[in-house]
Amino acid sequence: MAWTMPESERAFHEELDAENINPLWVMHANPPERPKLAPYVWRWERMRELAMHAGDLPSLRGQGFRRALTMRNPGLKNPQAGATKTMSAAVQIVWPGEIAEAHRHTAAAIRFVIEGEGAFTVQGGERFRMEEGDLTLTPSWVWHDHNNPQDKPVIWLDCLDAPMVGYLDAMFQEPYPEDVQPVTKPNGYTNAAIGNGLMRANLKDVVGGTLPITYKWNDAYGALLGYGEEDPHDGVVMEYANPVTGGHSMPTLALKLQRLAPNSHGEAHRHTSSVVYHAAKGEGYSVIDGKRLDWAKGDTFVLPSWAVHEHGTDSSDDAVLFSMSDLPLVEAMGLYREEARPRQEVTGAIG
Ligand code: GTQ
Ligand code: FE2
Repeated sequence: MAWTMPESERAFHEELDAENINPLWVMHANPPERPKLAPYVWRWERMRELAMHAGDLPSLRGQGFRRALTMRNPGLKNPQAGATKTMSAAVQIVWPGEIAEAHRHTAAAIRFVIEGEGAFTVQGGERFRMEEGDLTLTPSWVWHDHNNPQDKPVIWLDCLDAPMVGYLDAMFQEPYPEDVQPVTKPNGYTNAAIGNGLMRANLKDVVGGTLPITYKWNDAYGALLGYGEEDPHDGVVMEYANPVTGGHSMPTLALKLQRLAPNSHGEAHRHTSSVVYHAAKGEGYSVIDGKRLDWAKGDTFVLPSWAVHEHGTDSSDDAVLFSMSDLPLVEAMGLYREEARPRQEVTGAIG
């Protein structure tokens, strides 16, 4: 099928245009250009340097701001873009002695600690103390404030479903009336109420099927070591389970941890979920659409939907990737597809 507009129909087409109507045959003849998500890496060495600078900016001192550096995907050509079309990611530094004021929003968030220990997030009246490698969930609409009473900065990775929530015009946000919310529950209360995911108390205040909980690094990494069965693509991979539903970590985000064995190289595939990866341990590489991306602990990188990819490590030590994807959304829409591919020839590098 090919279509070109005859001069005799021009007046009709101009009428349509003037009335904000796009005829489908014209759109097919001139398909709109969609900005394409780029595979991209934000290196830890540089992000740490920038975060330390941001942590000490005089203009922010004592103001209760979040000192977060948001990663913008350069492929999206939008100054407000997130790391992917559906997810935002940021490196946040909580400076010693500082608080980030309490607020809540409909966007769901997670924090994965990159460096430091002893800062805590108060969520739903409970303190969640965080150490390196720990993951904390901040479900939609739960009050949260951050606090670092230690003498060293704590730096973590934030990830939110904010671009998706914004796209749906469902973003609501409000400040708490005080700087911080009162602590009304003992430390460890919510995690204790889900007894290692095997036993469950009668939970009354579960918001949207997600609890504010912490997954300790030793438990998550230990689970990979304990299970040990290799996926052809992802090494030993497990999802941070939602202990209430048994399903994805959060309604909009799937959070996974994968262990690549020393000197291993996985098979290639592609799928319709986009992923933000964060190197949690060791060093390795990913080949994305034929380009090699070498990564090391602390680096954060983006895998676009439907990009062919394979992971490996040349190290004699294991490597661990933490990842966040929009898989639950894609599945909910019935749009998930996955395809095994042959190993790729490397024709260039990313970053
Ligand atoms: O720490 O509450 O990176 O509300 C973006 C939005 C962090 C937070 C971000 C947020 C937060
Ligand atoms: Fe927040």
